[in-house]
Amino acid sequence: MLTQAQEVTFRNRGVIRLPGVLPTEISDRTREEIVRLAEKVGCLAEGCWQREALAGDGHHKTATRYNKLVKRLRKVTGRNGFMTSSLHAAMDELVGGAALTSWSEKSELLFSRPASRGDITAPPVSSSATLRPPRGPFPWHVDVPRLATTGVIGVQMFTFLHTVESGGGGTAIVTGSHRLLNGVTVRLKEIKRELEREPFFRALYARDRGDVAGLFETTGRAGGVDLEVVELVGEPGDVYLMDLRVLHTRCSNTRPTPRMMITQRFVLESVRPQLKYRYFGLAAT
Ligand SMILES: O=C(O)CCC(=O)C(=O)O
Repeated sequence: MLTQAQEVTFRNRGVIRLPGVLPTEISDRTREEIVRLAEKVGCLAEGCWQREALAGDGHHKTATRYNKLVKRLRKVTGRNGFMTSSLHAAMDELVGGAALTSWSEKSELLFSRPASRGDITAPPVSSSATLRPPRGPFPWHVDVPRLATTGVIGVQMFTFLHTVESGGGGTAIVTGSHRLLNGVTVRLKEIKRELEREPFFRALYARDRGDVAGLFETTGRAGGVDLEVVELVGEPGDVYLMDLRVLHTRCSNTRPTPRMMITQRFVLESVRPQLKYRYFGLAAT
C-alpha cells in the first residue's frame, strides 16, 4: 500500500499523511451520534455549540453537563472501529512486518472544547469578546519511554470526525523528534529534561499556549536531525500514522466548534512487556 517515499518520510520525519484512505461512513456516523448526544445534554442547540455549557468553568452545572457529554462520547467512539485491513497493512509495512498489538483496546476520542473563555490562543478565530489570556506551557509529551532498542516501537493512528483546520486544535507534533534519545532507556519523566539540553526544545517547552503565531512554521535542528513543528489537520477519511516516539501536544482550539479527532496506538508485541501504559488523560479537555 505504501510507496517507498512514504516509508522514507516515516523514517525521517516520524509521520505520514494518508489522505482519504478511510471510508468516511464511520466518521459520519460517529459525528451524527455525537451531535445527538450533545443535543440531549444541552451542549448543542439548533445547530450551535453552547459554549457556556461546554465551558466546564467550575460552575457545578456546566461542569457536570460537560463531563457527562465527554463520558458518553467516549463510549460512542469506542464502539466504532476506525481501523481497516489496509490501514493495518500500512502499519505493518512501517514496522518492517513485526507483530503489532493494539495498546488501547479501542479507538479514543480527542475532543477539545470550542474557543471560549480561558481556552484561547492568539490569533483567535472566534468572535467572542470575552477571551482570557491562555495559561501555561503546552503539554508536550510522548506516550512511551525511550528504550534500549533504537528503531520504531509503535505507531499511532489519527483521523478526523470533521474537517480540522489550522487553529482548530489539531494535535501538534515535532517531526524528527523520534530520532533523538535512542538506544538508551529514558523514562517518560526524564524526556523533557534530556530534550531541553537542545535550544530548539528549550524554546518550545518555554513557549506559552497563547503564543501560537508562527508555531507551525518553527523548524530547527538537534543532534544532526531536522525538526519541524507540524499541526495535524485534515478531514474525515484522512489518516496520519505517527511513530510513537514523536513528541506531541494537545493544542488550543481557537475556533467556535469543538475539535473531534480519533486516535489509536499500536506497539510491537516484542516491546509491550517493557512499556507501562501511561495515559495522560488528555483525551478530552
Ligand atoms: O490532540 C490531542 O488531544 C493530544 C493527543 C495526545 O496527546 C496523545 O494522543 O497522546
